[in-house]
Parts: sequence; C-alpha cells; structure tokens
Amino acid sequence: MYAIFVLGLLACQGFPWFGKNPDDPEESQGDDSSGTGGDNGDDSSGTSSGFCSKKLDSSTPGGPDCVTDTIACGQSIQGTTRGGSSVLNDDLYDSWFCGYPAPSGYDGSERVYILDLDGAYDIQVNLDSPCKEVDLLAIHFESERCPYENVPISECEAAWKDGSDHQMLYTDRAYRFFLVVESRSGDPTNFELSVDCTAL
Ligand SMILES: [Ca+2]
Repeated sequence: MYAIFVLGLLACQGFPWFGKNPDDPEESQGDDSSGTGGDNGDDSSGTSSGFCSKKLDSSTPGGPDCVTDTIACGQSIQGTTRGGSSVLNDDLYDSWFCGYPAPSGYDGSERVYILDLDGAYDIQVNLDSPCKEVDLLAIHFESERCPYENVPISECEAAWKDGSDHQMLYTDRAYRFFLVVESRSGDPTNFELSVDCTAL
C-alpha cells in the first residue's frame, strides 16, 4: 500500500520515466524558402516602396530662411517634406499668380531649393512623387530669403498634375529660382528633384 503511494508520488513529480520530453525537436525550421527575405536592391529610382519608407534627412531648413539647400544643373536630390518649412502657402501663391488656375492645398510643410543660373539656359526641372502627391513651384526671386507677402513676383510657374511633374524654365541671363516642393495633402512624403540644363 505504501509502495503504491510512493510510486504515484514520483509519477506526479515528472520522474523521467513518466514525464513527457518537454522539448520535442519538432521545430522544423529552415523552411524560409518564401522569397520574402531578400532586400533586393531595387530602390533605384524612386518608384519602389522601399524609397517611400526610406529615411531621408528631415532636419529643419538650414536657411537662410526657408531654404533647405541649393541645387545645381545636373544634380538630383532625394528629399522629404517632413521637417520642412511652413512659410509658403496658398495665399502667397495666389498673390503671385502661380499657375492657372491656381492649385491649392499647400499650407503644409514645403522644401525649398535655390537654383542659381549664371547665364542663358533652357532648364527642365523634374519632380518624381512615387509616394504621396507632391507638386512643384518655381519662383523667380533675386534674394537670399524666401519670397514673402506683398513682394512683387514677376514669374511663378506651377506644375501640379497627378504623379511626377516636369517644368520647363528659361532664362537669358543670370537668374535665381526658388524651387519649392509642396505636398498637396500636407502629409510628409519622400520625393526626388532633379534639374537638367542646356546652355544657350
Ligand atoms: Ca507650404
């Protein structure tokens, strides 16, 4: 009677002969044959989802004023409207007669790049917006600071169709454009801006 009791006790405590093996090796790994792991370097020209989640410099504009950076003929810049200035807006663009009819929805943050030309050029500005919609404004303004309220602007071009935008510009002399990338929704998003120039 006592012996039966002791045996029962041992069984309850998981004595090796009775207990189940806790780590049965049925973890079958090594079957990650699905092609999801590769980071295939297809983040080439801004059209992949990898580009949209890419961490780009979101620091505040270095200035002067709202200016994030300069851009030169032949240069391409990948940027984000995240962290940009919120200086330029619908009211200002309206007052400068940017685009016909004037686009709207530009009260959110923008990125501004100065393009300096040293003479006569045909210029094509390309703005790729593979993520959320961004639009391009090109403002002629001979100043270090961003154009502001009530200042006369002689030229303001707007390219704001869905998808990527292209804007042809021209100058017959040394000239400064402020190239502005605006997110139409106001949501921060990545973009790629490039400038091609032909000397005249
Ligand atoms: Ca804006």
